Amino acid sequence: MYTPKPEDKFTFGLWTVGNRGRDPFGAETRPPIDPVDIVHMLADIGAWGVNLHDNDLVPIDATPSERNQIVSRFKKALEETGLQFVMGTVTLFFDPIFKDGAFTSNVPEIRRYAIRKTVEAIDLAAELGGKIFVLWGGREGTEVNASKNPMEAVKRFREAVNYLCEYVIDKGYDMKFALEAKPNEPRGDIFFSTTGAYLALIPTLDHPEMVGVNPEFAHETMAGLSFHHIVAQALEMGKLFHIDLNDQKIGRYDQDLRFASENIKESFFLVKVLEDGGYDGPRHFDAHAYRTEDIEGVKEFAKGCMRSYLILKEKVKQFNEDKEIQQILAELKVDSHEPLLYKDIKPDQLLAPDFDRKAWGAKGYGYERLDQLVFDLLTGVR
Ligand code: GLT
Ligand code: MN
Ligand code: MN
Repeated sequence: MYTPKPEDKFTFGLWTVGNRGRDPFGAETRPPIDPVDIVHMLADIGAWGVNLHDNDLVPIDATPSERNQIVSRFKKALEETGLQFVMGTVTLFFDPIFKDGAFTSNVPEIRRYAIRKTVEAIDLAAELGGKIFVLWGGREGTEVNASKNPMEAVKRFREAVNYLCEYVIDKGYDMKFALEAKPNEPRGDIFFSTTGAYLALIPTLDHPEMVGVNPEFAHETMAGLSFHHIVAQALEMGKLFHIDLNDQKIGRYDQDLRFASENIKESFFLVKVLEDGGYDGPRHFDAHAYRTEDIEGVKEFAKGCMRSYLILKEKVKQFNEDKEIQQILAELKVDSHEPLLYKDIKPDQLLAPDFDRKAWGAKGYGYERLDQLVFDLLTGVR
């Protein structure tokens, strides 16, 4: 019942299961894994697809012939296993050249190098059959506020995304961009700190139809926000092109915990938004195993992400079929929408003659009971 199937569209990045447990205070605790072995491992545990950064697969200094050899070996692993290649992205944060930003760097040569590197990563993603390209501007930000003009940063970032859209159109690639926000880490403050900031940027782009968002549970939670609310908004706007699922304690560094390991209730409502809201894109687990784990622990971590998603999906079904809960929701008119158009209803027609403000203010909503029912359901008591 909780066995992943291809239609669940579960994916992992090479950097997620390949994470070696390094942190700012300690070295790697796990050996590197060959990307080809990661492909086999993901296929074995029932994932549908794999994602990568350019440099997860091809080292930054690889020659063209080394690159082609690495890529063809990787393609062979995909063919052998039937694992899909789903999303590509670009590392614009690791190499020292990006220490003060990539698309928003003050140095025009660095901005151009960042775009050139991204173009090559797009070519790689297209060659592997990917249709989604994520842009996470990890180094686009500041510690020293005097060093950047934040309005110019918006202009530079917009120009970069416009350039990349033109490139994709010019090449005839079937590819869309998904912008991923994060409030801080590795910079003191990162531009476009939340998904809402990107949703506001997109309509100002030259090709807004080619650009959506890639919200991450951990990143919105670091900012203290409700993840499922922003996911719902992106989905409603037709802009949820991709999603990074993981978990996080509020206000901490980016923990990238196993999906649903920390916030069961928020994860439940997230799965509900995705499933009931008709999201049909990949479910990417952008998380990693605890630093204490060896390779067996990494597999348990990855299987756990998928299992927890499927358990919560089952709980959503139970919620939607629960007579008592559904009756309460119907009485509350949770899903009903009564259109209100100015042309049909003028302000003096808005209120019924017997409208009673005080009575509405005094009425109890019964949310205590409703929330307890959700708790009972999630803990298996119901
Ligand atoms: C990095 C980051 C993730 C992003 C990846 C895509 S890189 O691991 O922490 O949230 O999704 O660039
Ligand atoms: Mn992410
Ligand atoms: Mn993260």
